[in-house]
Amino acid sequence: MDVVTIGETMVLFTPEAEGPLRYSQQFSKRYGGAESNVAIGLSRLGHQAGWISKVGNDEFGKGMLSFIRGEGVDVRTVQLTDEAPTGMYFKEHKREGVINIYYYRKGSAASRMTKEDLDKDYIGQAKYLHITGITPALSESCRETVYEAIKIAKERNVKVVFDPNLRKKLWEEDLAREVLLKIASEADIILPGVEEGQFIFGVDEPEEIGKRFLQLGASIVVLKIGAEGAIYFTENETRKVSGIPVKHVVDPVGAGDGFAAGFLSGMIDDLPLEQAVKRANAVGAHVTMVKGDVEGLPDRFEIDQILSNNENDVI
Ligand code: KDG
Repeated sequence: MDVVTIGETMVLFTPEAEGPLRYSQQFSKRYGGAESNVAIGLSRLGHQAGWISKVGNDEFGKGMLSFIRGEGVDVRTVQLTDEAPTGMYFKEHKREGVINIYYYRKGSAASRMTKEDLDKDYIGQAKYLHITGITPALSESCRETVYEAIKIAKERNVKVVFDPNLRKKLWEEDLAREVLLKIASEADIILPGVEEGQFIFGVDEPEEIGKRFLQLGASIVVLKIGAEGAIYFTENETRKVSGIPVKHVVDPVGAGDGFAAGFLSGMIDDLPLEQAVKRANAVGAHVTMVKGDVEGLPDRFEIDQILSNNENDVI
Protein backbone atom coordinates (compact mmCIF):
# COMPACT_ATOMS: atom_id res chain seq x y z
CA MET A 1 0.00 0.00 0.00
CA ASP A 2 1.34 3.44 -0.86
CA VAL A 3 -0.98 5.64 1.20
CA VAL A 4 -3.55 5.01 3.90
CA THR A 5 -5.92 7.79 4.90
CA ILE A 6 -8.69 8.18 7.51
CA GLY A 7 -11.82 10.26 7.31
CA GLU A 8 -15.45 10.86 6.61
CA THR A 9 -16.99 10.84 3.18
CA MET A 10 -20.45 12.28 2.71
CA VAL A 11 -23.13 11.94 0.14
CA LEU A 12 -23.07 15.25 -1.71
CA PHE A 13 -26.10 16.87 -3.28
CA THR A 14 -25.36 19.50 -5.89
CA PRO A 15 -28.16 21.60 -7.36
CA GLU A 16 -28.41 21.42 -11.13
CA ALA A 17 -28.94 25.17 -11.43
CA GLU A 18 -27.20 28.17 -9.95
CA GLY A 19 -28.94 30.26 -7.27
CA PRO A 20 -29.81 30.14 -3.58
CA LEU A 21 -30.24 26.58 -2.42
CA ARG A 22 -33.68 27.24 -1.00
CA TYR A 23 -35.05 27.56 -4.54
CA SER A 24 -33.21 24.55 -5.96
CA GLN A 25 -35.49 21.84 -7.28
CA GLN A 26 -33.16 19.32 -8.82
CA PHE A 27 -29.99 17.87 -7.40
CA SER A 28 -27.39 15.43 -8.55
CA LYS A 29 -25.99 12.93 -6.11
CA ARG A 30 -22.22 12.60 -5.73
CA TYR A 31 -19.76 11.71 -2.99
CA GLY A 32 -17.14 13.88 -1.34
CA GLY A 33 -14.73 13.64 1.54
CA ALA A 34 -11.26 15.13 1.65
CA GLU A 35 -9.50 11.88 2.53
CA SER A 36 -11.28 9.61 0.05
CA ASN A 37 -10.81 12.36 -2.57
CA VAL A 38 -7.05 12.01 -2.01
CA ALA A 39 -7.26 8.22 -2.14
CA ILE A 40 -9.22 8.35 -5.41
CA GLY A 41 -6.74 10.87 -6.84
CA LEU A 42 -3.88 8.52 -6.02
CA SER A 43 -5.66 5.53 -7.44
CA ARG A 44 -6.34 7.33 -10.74
CA LEU A 45 -2.62 8.06 -10.95
CA GLY A 46 -1.86 4.37 -10.58
CA HIS A 47 -1.01 4.14 -6.87
CA GLN A 48 -2.40 1.93 -4.13
CA ALA A 49 -4.46 3.80 -1.60
CA GLY A 50 -6.54 2.61 1.33
CA TRP A 51 -9.32 4.53 3.06
CA ILE A 52 -10.29 3.95 6.72
CA SER A 53 -13.77 5.06 7.74
CA LYS A 54 -17.15 4.20 9.18
CA VAL A 55 -20.28 4.60 7.08
CA GLY A 56 -23.95 4.17 7.87
CA ASN A 57 -25.44 0.79 7.08
CA ASP A 58 -27.83 2.61 4.76
CA GLU A 59 -28.30 3.22 1.04
CA PHE A 60 -25.88 6.18 0.95
CA GLY A 61 -23.23 4.33 2.92
CA LYS A 62 -23.47 1.31 0.66
CA GLY A 63 -23.52 3.48 -2.45
CA MET A 64 -20.43 5.41 -1.42
CA LEU A 65 -18.59 2.25 -0.57
CA SER A 66 -19.17 0.80 -4.03
CA PHE A 67 -18.28 4.13 -5.62
CA ILE A 68 -14.97 4.46 -3.77
CA ARG A 69 -14.18 0.78 -4.23
CA GLY A 70 -15.01 1.19 -7.92
CA GLU A 71 -12.35 3.89 -8.13
CA GLY A 72 -9.79 1.30 -7.10
CA VAL A 73 -9.38 2.40 -3.48
CA ASP A 74 -8.98 -0.32 -0.87
CA VAL A 75 -11.98 -0.15 1.50
CA ARG A 76 -11.57 -3.48 3.24
CA THR A 77 -11.35 -1.97 6.73
CA VAL A 78 -14.34 0.37 6.33
CA GLN A 79 -17.08 -0.52 8.79
CA LEU A 80 -20.81 -0.30 8.16
CA THR A 81 -22.72 0.66 11.27
CA ASP A 82 -26.35 0.83 12.39
CA GLU A 83 -25.37 3.28 15.14
CA ALA A 84 -25.85 6.41 13.00
CA PRO A 85 -26.51 7.42 9.39
CA THR A 86 -24.02 8.38 6.70
CA GLY A 87 -23.32 12.12 6.73
CA MET A 88 -24.39 14.36 3.87
CA TYR A 89 -23.66 17.78 2.53
CA PHE A 90 -25.07 20.24 0.05
CA LYS A 91 -23.06 22.51 -2.19
CA GLU A 92 -24.75 25.74 -3.15
CA HIS A 93 -23.55 27.41 -6.36
CA LYS A 94 -25.06 30.72 -5.29
CA ARG A 95 -23.81 32.65 -8.30
CA GLU A 96 -20.79 32.45 -10.52
CA GLY A 97 -17.71 32.03 -8.34
CA VAL A 98 -19.62 31.82 -5.05
CA ILE A 99 -19.98 28.37 -3.54
CA ASN A 100 -21.35 27.61 -0.09
CA ILE A 101 -21.26 24.34 1.80
CA TYR A 102 -23.97 23.08 4.16
CA TYR A 103 -23.19 20.06 6.32
CA TYR A 104 -25.62 17.51 7.73
CA ARG A 105 -23.06 15.35 9.49
CA LYS A 106 -23.29 15.94 13.24
CA GLY A 107 -23.24 12.58 15.03
CA SER A 108 -22.81 10.79 11.69
CA ALA A 109 -21.53 7.24 11.36
CA ALA A 110 -17.99 8.46 10.64
CA SER A 111 -17.98 10.72 13.67
CA ARG A 112 -18.33 7.49 15.72
CA MET A 113 -14.93 6.16 14.68
CA THR A 114 -12.85 5.09 17.65
CA LYS A 115 -9.20 4.24 18.08
CA GLU A 116 -10.20 0.62 18.74
CA ASP A 117 -11.38 0.48 15.12
CA LEU A 118 -7.83 0.89 13.84
CA ASP A 119 -5.91 -2.04 12.41
CA LYS A 120 -2.24 -1.50 13.24
CA ASP A 121 -0.96 -3.76 10.48
CA TYR A 122 -3.09 -2.03 7.90
CA ILE A 123 -1.56 1.35 8.74
CA GLY A 124 1.87 -0.19 9.28
CA GLN A 125 2.13 -1.58 5.74
CA ALA A 126 1.74 1.85 4.10
CA LYS A 127 4.47 4.22 3.00
CA TYR A 128 2.44 7.27 4.03
CA LEU A 129 -0.38 7.96 6.46
CA HIS A 130 -2.45 10.89 5.20
CA ILE A 131 -4.30 12.91 7.84
CA THR A 132 -6.42 16.03 7.47
CA GLY A 133 -7.66 18.52 10.01
CA ILE A 134 -11.24 17.53 9.21
CA THR A 135 -11.25 14.12 10.90
CA PRO A 136 -10.18 15.39 14.35
CA ALA A 137 -12.91 18.05 14.12
CA LEU A 138 -15.68 15.46 13.86
CA SER A 139 -15.74 14.28 17.48
CA GLU A 140 -13.55 13.57 20.44
CA SER A 141 -13.36 9.90 19.50
CA CYS A 142 -12.26 10.84 15.98
CA ARG A 143 -9.60 13.07 17.48
CA GLU A 144 -8.33 10.15 19.57
CA THR A 145 -8.45 7.94 16.48
CA VAL A 146 -6.25 10.34 14.56
CA TYR A 147 -3.74 10.60 17.42
CA GLU A 148 -3.62 6.83 17.70
CA ALA A 149 -3.16 6.39 13.94
CA ILE A 150 -0.23 8.82 14.03
CA LYS A 151 1.27 6.89 16.94
CA ILE A 152 0.97 3.63 15.03
CA ALA A 153 2.51 5.22 11.94
CA LYS A 154 5.46 6.52 13.91
CA GLU A 155 6.08 3.14 15.54
CA ARG A 156 6.13 1.51 12.11
CA ASN A 157 8.14 4.13 10.21
CA VAL A 158 5.22 5.23 8.11
CA LYS A 159 5.58 8.88 7.11
CA VAL A 160 2.82 11.17 8.33
CA VAL A 161 1.46 13.68 5.81
CA PHE A 162 -0.81 16.38 7.18
CA ASP A 163 -3.17 18.72 5.37
CA PRO A 164 -4.66 21.09 7.99
CA ASN A 165 -7.86 21.48 5.91
CA LEU A 166 -9.36 23.96 8.36
CA ARG A 167 -13.17 23.75 8.47
CA LYS A 168 -14.37 26.47 10.83
CA LYS A 169 -17.95 25.26 10.63
CA LEU A 170 -16.98 22.06 12.38
CA TRP A 171 -15.37 23.24 15.58
CA GLU A 172 -14.51 25.97 17.96
CA GLU A 173 -11.48 28.07 16.91
CA ASP A 174 -9.29 27.66 20.00
CA LEU A 175 -9.65 23.91 19.95
CA ALA A 176 -9.02 23.83 16.19
CA ARG A 177 -5.82 25.84 16.58
CA GLU A 178 -4.56 23.65 19.40
CA VAL A 179 -5.28 20.36 17.64
CA LEU A 180 -3.97 21.43 14.23
CA LEU A 181 -0.77 22.62 15.84
CA LYS A 182 -0.39 19.36 17.74
CA ILE A 183 -0.84 17.23 14.61
CA ALA A 184 1.42 19.49 12.54
CA SER A 185 4.11 18.96 15.19
CA GLU A 186 3.93 15.21 14.59
CA ALA A 187 3.95 15.35 10.79
CA ASP A 188 6.82 14.62 8.41
CA ILE A 189 5.19 16.51 5.55
CA ILE A 190 2.71 19.39 5.91
CA LEU A 191 0.54 20.71 3.08
CA PRO A 192 -1.13 23.87 4.42
CA GLY A 193 -2.86 26.75 2.69
CA VAL A 194 -1.94 30.36 3.45
CA GLU A 195 -5.15 31.02 5.41
CA GLU A 196 -4.50 27.99 7.58
CA GLY A 197 -1.04 29.32 8.38
CA GLN A 198 -2.53 32.71 9.23
CA PHE A 199 -5.11 31.04 11.44
CA ILE A 200 -2.61 28.86 13.29
CA PHE A 201 0.29 31.28 13.71
CA GLY A 202 -1.30 34.70 13.32
CA VAL A 203 1.28 35.76 10.72
CA ASP A 204 0.59 36.81 7.12
CA GLU A 205 3.75 36.38 5.08
CA PRO A 206 3.91 33.09 3.14
CA GLU A 207 7.67 32.80 3.79
CA GLU A 208 7.10 33.21 7.51
CA ILE A 209 4.22 30.72 7.53
CA GLY A 210 6.33 28.10 5.74
CA LYS A 211 9.19 28.59 8.18
CA ARG A 212 6.92 28.34 11.22
CA PHE A 213 5.54 25.01 10.00
CA LEU A 214 9.05 23.76 9.30
CA GLN A 215 10.16 24.72 12.80
CA LEU A 216 7.57 22.30 14.16
CA GLY A 217 9.76 19.45 12.94
CA ALA A 218 8.51 18.49 9.47
CA SER A 219 11.12 17.82 6.80
CA ILE A 220 8.97 19.20 3.97
CA VAL A 221 6.32 21.92 3.99
CA VAL A 222 4.45 22.76 0.81
CA LEU A 223 2.41 25.94 1.14
CA LYS A 224 -0.47 26.34 -1.32
CA ILE A 225 -0.83 29.89 -2.61
CA GLY A 226 -3.95 29.45 -4.76
CA ALA A 227 -3.78 30.01 -8.50
CA GLU A 228 -0.18 31.17 -8.13
CA GLY A 229 0.93 27.66 -7.26
CA ALA A 230 2.88 26.62 -4.19
CA ILE A 231 6.09 27.26 -2.27
CA TYR A 232 8.01 24.39 -0.80
CA PHE A 233 10.28 24.66 2.20
CA THR A 234 12.93 22.27 3.42
CA GLU A 235 15.84 22.84 5.74
CA ASN A 236 18.04 23.84 2.79
CA GLU A 237 15.69 25.19 0.17
CA THR A 238 12.70 27.46 -0.37
CA ARG A 239 11.27 27.50 -3.87
CA LYS A 240 8.12 28.73 -5.57
CA VAL A 241 6.55 26.48 -8.20
CA SER A 242 4.08 28.30 -10.46
CA GLY A 243 0.50 27.11 -10.74
CA ILE A 244 -1.12 25.87 -13.95
CA PRO A 245 -3.44 28.54 -15.39
CA VAL A 246 -7.02 27.35 -15.81
CA LYS A 247 -9.34 28.96 -18.38
CA HIS A 248 -12.53 28.56 -16.39
CA VAL A 249 -12.76 27.47 -12.77
CA VAL A 250 -16.10 25.69 -12.37
CA ASP A 251 -15.77 24.26 -8.85
CA PRO A 252 -12.66 24.70 -6.70
CA VAL A 253 -13.82 22.32 -3.95
CA GLY A 254 -11.45 19.36 -3.81
CA ALA A 255 -8.52 21.16 -5.45
CA GLY A 256 -6.48 20.91 -2.25
CA ASP A 257 -7.11 17.17 -2.11
CA GLY A 258 -6.05 16.88 -5.74
CA PHE A 259 -2.92 18.81 -4.79
CA ALA A 260 -2.19 16.34 -1.97
CA ALA A 261 -2.76 13.36 -4.29
CA GLY A 262 -0.49 14.84 -6.96
CA PHE A 263 2.23 15.64 -4.46
CA LEU A 264 2.12 12.21 -2.84
CA SER A 265 2.14 10.62 -6.27
CA GLY A 266 5.34 12.51 -7.04
CA MET A 267 6.89 11.41 -3.74
CA ILE A 268 5.95 7.78 -4.34
CA ASP A 269 7.52 8.01 -7.80
CA ASP A 270 10.66 9.51 -6.23
CA LEU A 271 10.45 12.71 -8.23
CA PRO A 272 12.61 15.67 -7.25
CA LEU A 273 10.63 17.96 -4.96
CA GLU A 274 10.06 20.62 -7.59
CA GLN A 275 8.56 18.06 -9.99
CA ALA A 276 6.34 16.62 -7.27
CA VAL A 277 4.99 20.09 -6.51
CA LYS A 278 4.45 20.69 -10.21
CA ARG A 279 2.40 17.49 -10.40
CA ALA A 280 0.49 18.62 -7.33
CA ASN A 281 -0.33 21.98 -8.94
CA ALA A 282 -1.44 20.25 -12.12
CA VAL A 283 -3.76 17.79 -10.37
CA GLY A 284 -5.24 20.59 -8.23
CA ALA A 285 -5.86 22.74 -11.30
CA HIS A 286 -7.50 19.86 -13.18
CA VAL A 287 -9.96 19.26 -10.34
CA THR A 288 -11.33 22.82 -10.58
CA MET A 289 -12.48 22.43 -14.18
CA VAL A 290 -15.58 20.33 -13.50
CA LYS A 291 -18.34 20.13 -10.92
CA GLY A 292 -17.78 17.66 -8.09
CA ASP A 293 -15.02 16.96 -5.59
CA VAL A 294 -13.48 14.00 -7.40
CA GLU A 295 -14.84 14.02 -10.94
CA GLY A 296 -11.99 16.23 -12.18
CA LEU A 297 -9.16 14.13 -10.76
CA PRO A 298 -6.93 13.25 -13.71
CA ASP A 299 -5.47 9.91 -14.71
CA ARG A 300 -1.83 9.40 -15.70
CA PHE A 301 -2.42 10.17 -19.34
CA GLU A 302 -4.18 13.46 -18.59
CA ILE A 303 -1.59 14.59 -16.09
CA ASP A 304 1.32 13.75 -18.39
CA GLN A 305 -0.34 15.79 -21.10
CA ILE A 306 -0.69 18.85 -18.87
CA LEU A 307 2.86 18.54 -17.61
CA SER A 308 4.22 18.38 -21.14
CA ASN A 309 2.61 21.76 -21.92
CA ASN A 310 4.64 24.96 -22.06
CA GLU A 311 4.93 26.88 -18.79
CA ASN A 312 2.10 29.40 -19.40
CA ASP A 313 -0.29 27.22 -21.40
CA VAL A 314 -3.81 27.52 -20.11
CA ILE A 315 -5.73 24.28 -19.57
O1 KDG B 1 -11.62 19.23 0.31
C1 KDG B 1 -12.91 18.92 -0.18
C2 KDG B 1 -13.76 18.49 0.97
O2 KDG B 1 -13.96 19.60 1.79
C3 KDG B 1 -15.10 17.96 0.55
O3 KDG B 1 -14.96 16.84 -0.29
C4 KDG B 1 -16.01 17.63 1.68
O4 KDG B 1 -14.63 16.41 3.18
C5 KDG B 1 -15.34 17.37 2.99
C6 KDG B 1 -15.52 18.31 4.07
O5 KDG B 1 -15.40 17.87 5.21
O6 KDG B 1 -15.74 19.49 3.83
